[in-house]
Amino acid sequence: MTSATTIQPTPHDATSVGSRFLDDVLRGLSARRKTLPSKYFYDAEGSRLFEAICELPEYYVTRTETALLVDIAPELAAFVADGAALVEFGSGASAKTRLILDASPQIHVYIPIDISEVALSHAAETIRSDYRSLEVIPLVGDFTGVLDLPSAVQSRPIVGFFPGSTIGNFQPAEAEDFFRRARALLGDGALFIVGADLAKAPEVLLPAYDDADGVTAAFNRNLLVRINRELGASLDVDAFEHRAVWNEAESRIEMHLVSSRDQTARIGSRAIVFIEGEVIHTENSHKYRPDAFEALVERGGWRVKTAWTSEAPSFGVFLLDTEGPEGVVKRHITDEHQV
Ligand code: AVJ
Repeated sequence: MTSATTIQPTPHDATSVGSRFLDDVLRGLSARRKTLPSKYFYDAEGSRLFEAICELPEYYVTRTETALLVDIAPELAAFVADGAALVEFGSGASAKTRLILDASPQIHVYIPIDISEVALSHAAETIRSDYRSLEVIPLVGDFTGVLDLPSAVQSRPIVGFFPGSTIGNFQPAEAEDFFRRARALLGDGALFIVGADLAKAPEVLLPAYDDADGVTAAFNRNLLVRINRELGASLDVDAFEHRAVWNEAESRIEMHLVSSRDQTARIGSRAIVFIEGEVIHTENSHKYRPDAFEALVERGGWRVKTAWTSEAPSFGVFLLDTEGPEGVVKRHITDEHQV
């Protein structure tokens, strides 16, 4: 219990974080079309399951991007100025970060940004011990909310790094907003290396999100396991089926959990009713056409300087810079519907 003298909960207060999760879950499950935010997949078990997904034969995304980065790392390195700072969005310390650092020893500072303090300090420690002359400055925070880089790097050349097609989890309007905020954070003259999965045949996409071993199904259902554990809810996890859907109009894979019967679950003080066949929409994973991706980054204030595309299954790595028209000039307002 909070003592009477502790008036303001900090953002790291377990109660405020927990009630934020509860608020988000109740808001999503109260909507006419039920949704849950995909950012909550990544508890310890969800992160473990995601690592397992990356090893699956059907999930081409990680292996394809990694192979492409191996091929192009020397070309990317040619654009990176001496003494540069690499700013990574997401926890990093992955094989992909190392590919960039190994090819570009002129990078002198590494700034991983992550919402999870635990993941971040682990990432920072492993990179520090393997790259002794690299200065590592972790930043805890929601990477869409970080406003300033540490003053120590403000005079350095800045290179952003956002691999993994994590951008694809955002709705188009959110992705545009992300690019505009990243533009403000990284500043004029920055480069930005972004990995984005490309549109391809549903015959390739669907198995990647509905694998034969059921690992992705377990990853999807783990969100319900987490809600039960952390929020004391009573969802019957086994009464929800995993489903992956290709939404051609929105050019995205959607993950759903489908209620296999009429049921009622208690979450917090609420009773949530599901009818048989009712859907919880848990994730979007946008798959871009290269011209559509270029238009998106331009609305966010960036320009595609160079784009590399892998052999099939196609994946894109885009090198962005801040030359060219301001994003606001090309911006158009779309009437997006939240899922
Ligand atoms: C980590 C968001 C890139 O969308 O492919 C994998 C997450 N979801 N299998 C993706 C995910 C289902 C993944 N990202």
